Amino acid sequence: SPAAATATAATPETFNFPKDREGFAAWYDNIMTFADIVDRRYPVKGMPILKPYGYFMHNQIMKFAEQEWESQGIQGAQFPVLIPADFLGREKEHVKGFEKECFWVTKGGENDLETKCALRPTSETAMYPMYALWIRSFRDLPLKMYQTNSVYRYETKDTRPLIRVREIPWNEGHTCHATAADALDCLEQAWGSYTRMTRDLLGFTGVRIRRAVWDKFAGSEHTDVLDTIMPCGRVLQAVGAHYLGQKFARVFDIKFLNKENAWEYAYMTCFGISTRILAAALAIHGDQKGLVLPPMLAQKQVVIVPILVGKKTSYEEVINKAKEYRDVLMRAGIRAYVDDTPSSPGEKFYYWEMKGVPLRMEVGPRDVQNGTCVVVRRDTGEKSTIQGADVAAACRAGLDALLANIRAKGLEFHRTHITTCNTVEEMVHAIQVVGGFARIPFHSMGMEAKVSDERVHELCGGEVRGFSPAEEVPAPGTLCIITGKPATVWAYVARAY
Ligand code: PR8
Repeated sequence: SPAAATATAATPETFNFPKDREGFAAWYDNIMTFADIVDRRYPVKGMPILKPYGYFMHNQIMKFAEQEWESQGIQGAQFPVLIPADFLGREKEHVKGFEKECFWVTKGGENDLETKCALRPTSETAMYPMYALWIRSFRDLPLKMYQTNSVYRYETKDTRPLIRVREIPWNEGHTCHATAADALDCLEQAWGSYTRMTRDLLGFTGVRIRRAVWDKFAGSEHTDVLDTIMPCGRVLQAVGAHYLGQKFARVFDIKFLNKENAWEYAYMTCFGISTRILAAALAIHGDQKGLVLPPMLAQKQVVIVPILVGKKTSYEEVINKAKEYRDVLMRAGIRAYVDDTPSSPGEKFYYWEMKGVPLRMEVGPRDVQNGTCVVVRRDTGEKSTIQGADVAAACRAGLDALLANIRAKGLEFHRTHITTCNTVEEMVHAIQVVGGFARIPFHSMGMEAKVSDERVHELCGGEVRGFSPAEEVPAPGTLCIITGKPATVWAYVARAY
């Protein structure tokens, strides 16, 4: 919004936005600016600046992904941002899906380029012509690479920081295998990494959904996503992992001599995450006072506030004690920071609460005398007095307890926003009143069900997001609540970002 775009970081005391269904949009808009995550004033639509506080968090997520990939033999590489139109156009479904979303480069200085190029909207068509040159035999497989970079999509829907941008900071993996089973297994391993990241470290989840045929990634055999329920009740596709089969291999001629000495096309996968992972983590755990950060995302995990009142101990002694605790924490691998700026303790408390710092430590003159300090949890406000010798262990335990608590709340929010519905009325109620997913008996995920998806939209404002292949199908005799035909799947319906 124009107001948000011109807002500057206001005083932290004024951050007071309810994060309920109605309030969420304003909460999100404001926390982006107040917490200094992005600056939207750059004058190109969909290209906000990721400021250091936000960049640190995004980068933590990217680094975790990279570690996971390295441990699975997926290697980092860097491919060009420009993709010749001809490459982009090889796979017909792919180009159909992306050409309207591309930024096109046609000139270098005053000269027309020999070939018009797209800024990569995703890197399949930059990487796969090269894969074709590198793969000759089954010995060259699997070939697995990732990139941490930005892709560019001319999004026409409303843009929103981290959630829908036109320059998308992300991490993408692209793999080639000798068999379909191997490719599918690689996708399962990637899901393992995404689950460790989202559920274990960031404390949120979603439904792993297979998209309907009309909604899959352009050029894939099938698409699995993690659709995460946001506080407003809409869902956000936070992960996309696609089985490409041999479709791209055929058009880019990625083939290998198999063990029987016959040419065969490679079986391929790709998977990716963006700043949406960060958006979901911030949205799900924040509260009326601001952010509540999972420890992994916190640039400052413990902020130490020296309380400089009374005359029992000198200023110097309190500050020195605070710095001593900071050093102990840093040596224990905890990111600690002493806020010795001239603001009042109260101002500092509000400010760091708004910034989502997991633990606050207070050190006052009495603490110096007693050899203690006070530690306060951001998520519960719980205070405990700690012996100086125990600060590292106590803060470690506090960070773990905070993560366990916000994770439990995050998973509970998810669980309570999936409603199984047996009538249209129940579906309308689930979408419009409860929020999240309505799970409905549905007749098909094939092309013939596209009209039923449109009907769902007319009825409740939501859309069919897909189905969960891991789930049992509806009992025999169950009817689709949209068409009255026999139900073959449980469809997940939601309003989406
Ligand atoms: C692929 N190819 O491209 P995907 N702003 C922020 N995040 C976004 C945006 C956007 N405008 N668009 C998509 N994402 C495959 C896999 C290489 C990697 C996020 O897949 O189109 C979404 O979370 O699904 C999406 O699931 C993810 O990027 C990957 O994009």
